[in-house]
Order: sequence, then structure tokens, then C-alpha cells
Amino acid sequence: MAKLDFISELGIKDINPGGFSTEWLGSGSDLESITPTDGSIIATVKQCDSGDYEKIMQDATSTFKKWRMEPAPKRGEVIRKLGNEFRKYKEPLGKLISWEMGKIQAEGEGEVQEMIDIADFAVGLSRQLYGKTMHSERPGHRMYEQWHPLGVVGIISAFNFPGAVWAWNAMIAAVCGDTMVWKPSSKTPLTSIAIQKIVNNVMEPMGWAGVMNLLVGSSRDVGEMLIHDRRAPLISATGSCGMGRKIGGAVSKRLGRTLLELGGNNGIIVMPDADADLALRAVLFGAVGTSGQRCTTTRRLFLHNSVSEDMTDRLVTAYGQVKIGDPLNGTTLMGPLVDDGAVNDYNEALKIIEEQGGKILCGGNVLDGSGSFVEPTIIAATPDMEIAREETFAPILYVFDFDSIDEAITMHNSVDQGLSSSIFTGDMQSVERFLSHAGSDCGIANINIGTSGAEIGGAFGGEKDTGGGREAGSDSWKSYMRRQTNTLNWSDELPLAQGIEFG
Ligand code: UN1
Repeated sequence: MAKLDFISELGIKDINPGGFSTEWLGSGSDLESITPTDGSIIATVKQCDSGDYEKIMQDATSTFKKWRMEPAPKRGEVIRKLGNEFRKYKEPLGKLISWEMGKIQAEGEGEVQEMIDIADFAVGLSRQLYGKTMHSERPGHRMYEQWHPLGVVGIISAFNFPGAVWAWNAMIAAVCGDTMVWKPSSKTPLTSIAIQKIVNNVMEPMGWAGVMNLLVGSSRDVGEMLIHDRRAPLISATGSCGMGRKIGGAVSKRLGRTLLELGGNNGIIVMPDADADLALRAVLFGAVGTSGQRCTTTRRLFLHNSVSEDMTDRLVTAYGQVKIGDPLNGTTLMGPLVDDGAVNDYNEALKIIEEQGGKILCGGNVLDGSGSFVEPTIIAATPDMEIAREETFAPILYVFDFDSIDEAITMHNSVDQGLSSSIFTGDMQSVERFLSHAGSDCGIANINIGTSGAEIGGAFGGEKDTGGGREAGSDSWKSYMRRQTNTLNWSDELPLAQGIEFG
């Protein structure tokens, strides 16, 4: 079977379609990896049980004691090797991502590129973990701050970016001197195993097995253990707002730290002067790309009344031309949803949309045959539609009209989520209005670019129910370290701060 070529290239052996993997040795129950392209079982893997969890956590904890003492630029060297290894496997790993979760191959390979990019970023960062120096108010004193490794980081990632979101966390945490335990989505176990094999091939010969650890298992069992474990001072979790609320509650109860990157309900505002061609392409990629299953997916479109009819017509035409099918076929633009559960959610949402007065302008159907395929859908929406306030992880785009930019921004900011946003305009005042303190309330605000497809160099995350965490670039690394303020007295006196005389 030609499709298996890339599996063997990745070195995952003993995996047959519908077959059984003996290679991944958890001791718990079986987990099936199912491709949404035709609903068939790709592989069955053994999940970790509580005994496996304990072993993995102990490895990560003891390795931390050594890894933290390795100079950061040397840790960077290890990540450089890992990044180079990802480069070698860009195509087969990208294909496996496509096959296991359904995004098209170009996006699957784009995801691996994101893993490579963050590795490169982390290598540079390994020489730039800067702390500040301050001027002490006391004579003969010096003050500075330094950043120390934090410990074992728990990484919980979602099916939609089964490699990149792990890499954002893992590459940065590693150069910061942390070790980690990664619980991937149970919908993409094979991708995580393939990645872990690449990691092991690099890390084991260097004596650094135990820095990056994989924990395939259910949220109910090993996921619960991880979030409650005081040996993990930071839990970085990506997923729905509901999941984040649960994890946030559990971790804050033990006064641990969380880095949460949760749901989005991302909007694009199109002003009268916008370049309509650009806007159209951005909406298409944002709303249809990854079958609407990115946290940055464009879910709401705000069209100025003067352009609304024309833009909507053009979008409906463009949606009609979207080729839906096998994500590994080069001409496909939209693959399946991740599984039949997601198809049910799509159907449920459409029912509610109609009950709440939404009008389906195009799409709205599940495709016949095997696989979890649906049509990308455009809805003429009204601001009072409650369903449009929720993140339905499917290619459903709500279109709203507006008269003034103030009205558009108010509608845009009225939802609970606050991840990504954009405006299409050439008008300087609209740009500044959108980027002002009274503008977009999201963690990401773009001009003449869609809501999805962020580069790794920026800090990635959002406000409100999106959880407030920032991953990837900029100074997100600070979340993975502990800050220490140091005051050194090199004088012969002991002056107290604030001029206090004592005794
Ligand atoms: C996600 O969906 O959780 O900006 C991450 C983007 C990608 C990452 C999405 N670079 O769309």
C-alpha cells in the first residue's frame, strides 16, 4: 500500500492498516488511530497506564537535575540537531499528519516547517536568555535578575496541530533547561510516536533520553495524573475553553503554573476601501483551511454594507470551487474533519443555526461515502445568534453586516474568546482605530492578513477565555523559567532598603 511508504520512512515498524503495533510499549489498554479519510484503522497502540506514568515522570524529574546544569548554548546545540532531523522528515511526517488527522499535505508539511522554525528560533534563544540589571538604592550594592530552569513541563496538545504546538513548547522548554512530559491528543497517537522516535534518535546517542518524554494515554487516566502532579510546576495546555477551565482549576489548586492556549472565535473586518481580492483569499484560507479546525480559524466575517453583497457572492462562488477529498491528493483544498464526532458537532451546530434564524448561503451538508467529509459552509448571521458566540470546530463561517467601524469592533469584541483578529483596509485611521486600546481585544491583531497562519517569531495566544498564555516566539520563553532577583552587598555596611534604621 503506497500510503504506508511514509510510515516506514519514519521508522515506525510493525504497524499495518488495521494491524497492531508492538513497538510502542505502554502497558495499558489499546488505542486505535483512525484516519478520517476513510474511517479505517491505521494502527493500534498501547496506551500508558499509571505505572508507565510514574516511570516517565521519574525519568523526566531525574534528567532535569542534569539537563539544567548543561549550559544553555549546549542545550541549543542539541536542539539544532533535532531541528535538522525534522528537516529530513518534513515530507513523510507532513504526510502522516495529513493521514492521521485530515489536513491537506501542504498544511501537514507546513506544520513540520513550523517545528523546524521554532527549533531554529530556540537555538538562537539559547544564547539570549537575558536577565536585567538594576541600580540598587543602597551604596556598594548590585541588583540583577536571572532566569533559572523551572522543572518538568507538562505539555498537553490538541489533534489539530499534533506536531507544531508540541514543538513550540518543547523546543523552548528544552533550551530553557526544562525536561518535559507530553500528553498528545488521543486522536493523533501515531504522529506523536513518529515525532518521539525522531527525538529519541537524536537525544539517546547524546545521553539525553529523558529530556523529552511521550505519554500516550487518556485524559481521564494519565492526563489527570499529570495536571495534579506537583512534580510538574508548569502545565502548558492547548485545547478547548472547557478543557482549559478544568486544567486551570486543577493546577491552580496546587498553586502550579499554567500556560493556556484555548479556543478562538476569530473575526475579519472588511472595510469599504479593502482590497477585495486579498480579503477574499484570506477569508478562504482562514475559514476553509484545516477544515475550520485551527484555533485561529476565521469563524466570523464582518462586511461593511457597501461591500457586503459583492463579497458574499464572490465567497459563495469560491466555496463552490473548493475541492474536498483525500488530503494526500495534491489538488485537494479541504480534507475531512478529524472524526465522526466532529461531523456530529457540525450537524448539531447547523440545526441550532437554523433554529436561531441563520441562513445557509452555501454548504451545510455531510458528504456521502466513507470518511468524515463535510461541506464548507457560509451563514448569513445576525448579532443576536448565540451559536455564533461558540467555537464550533468545523468550517462554518458566520457573515455579519455593519455600517461603522465602531459597530464592527463592538460586535467583534462581544464574544468570550480573544485569540486572533484582522481588518482589511488601506485607511490609516481604520488601521489605528483597530489597533488602539479601544480596538481589537485579541492576542493577535492583523492588518490585511487573515486570522490564521501566524509566524513562530511572535508570541502566540489570546485573552479572555482563550486563557492568556503565550507560546512560541518573542519573550514567551519566560513562562518556562523561574525568575530570581539577586541583591549583592559588596560594601562593609548593612544599609536597609527604604532607609530603615533598625537597632
Ligand atoms: C492552533 O490552531 O492551535 O497561526 C495553532 C496558525 C498556526 C498555529 C495554529 N501557526 O494558524
